[in-house]
Amino acid sequence: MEWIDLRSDTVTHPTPEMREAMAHAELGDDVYGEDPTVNRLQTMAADLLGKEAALFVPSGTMGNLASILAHCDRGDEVILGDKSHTFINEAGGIASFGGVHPRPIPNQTDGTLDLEAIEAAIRPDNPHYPVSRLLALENTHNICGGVPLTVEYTRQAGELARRHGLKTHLDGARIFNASAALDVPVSDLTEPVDSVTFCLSKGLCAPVGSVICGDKAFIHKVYRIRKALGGGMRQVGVIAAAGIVALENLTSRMVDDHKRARKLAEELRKLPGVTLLTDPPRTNMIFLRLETEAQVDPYTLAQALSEEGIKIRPSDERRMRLVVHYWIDDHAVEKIMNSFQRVLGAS
Ligand code: TLP
Repeated sequence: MEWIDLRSDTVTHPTPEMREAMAHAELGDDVYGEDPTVNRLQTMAADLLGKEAALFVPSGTMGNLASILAHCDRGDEVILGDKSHTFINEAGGIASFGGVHPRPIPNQTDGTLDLEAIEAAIRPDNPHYPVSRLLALENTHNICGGVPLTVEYTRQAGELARRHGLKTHLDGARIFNASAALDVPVSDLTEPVDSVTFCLSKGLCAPVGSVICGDKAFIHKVYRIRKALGGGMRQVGVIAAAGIVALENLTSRMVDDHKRARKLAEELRKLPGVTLLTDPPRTNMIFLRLETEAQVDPYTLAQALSEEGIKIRPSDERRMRLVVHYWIDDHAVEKIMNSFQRVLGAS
């Protein structure tokens, strides 16, 4: 059976063009900085995001961890959202590996952190407190509904941090979705921050990999940290080659995923007991709740859909997230709709 997998955009497989590029990639030892394919990817990424330099890392999680460790010493504090991926979904790595103290403040429904709340969380110089060193943002914001943070907001937050002597790191795992949704160049969204991590292996379809971008001194520091974390990957041009195809050809197609997510959401909204939590979806993620009048809970729904070749992952006993990506075409959208209608008793 060919699965339709809505659990995440992390499930995307490389495109045929990527497989071709991977098979013929020119290679070298990247720990010596000698892999021409990796070097090309890093130069492309830095140029695209408007930063001096870039570093290829195995995952978004390592990208955020290495960046935060580069900005902060042990005992320093990072201000971040209480629904951020780094705070919730990165196994507490910044604390366990870096001794970095997380200072979560509430994410607002639009994924932002209230500017006054950021300012209030910045510690005065007092030996009782950790030193506030870093502000961390996320764009698009995953748990808040895949919502994009605007250029204006990012500028304001970055300026506020700078005024208080803090650096800003952006978890831009899906920054190309944000750029497409807001119709702004990706570099406008990254200009206000000191460092940014973006993922090649989500909507951009590469099988593995993320890239950290920042100034040369920062990337030099991150290079050593990546080695310490075991992220030096040798002849890794075989996967960087897919990243090059992604940056050359796939960034502009995020709008297709967003359109399909909206189309799917429009139909799902009509089903009995379905409430969309971000309505309409802003990017490629649909968050929905099954109310008590729905005939099934998300776990039963997931089981029934899997029998029809569709994978979903419930978030809890009421809610779920559906993620549209490269391998969900118009035909799949139709099939998903029909299956939802059948299981939820609408037809
Ligand atoms: N997110 C995954 C899960 O870990 C939840 C997903 O399915 O959405 N930042 C953000 C905003 C992310 O959503 C993710 C992955 C990461 C970082 C981590 O990327 P990887 O999986 O490459 O470590």
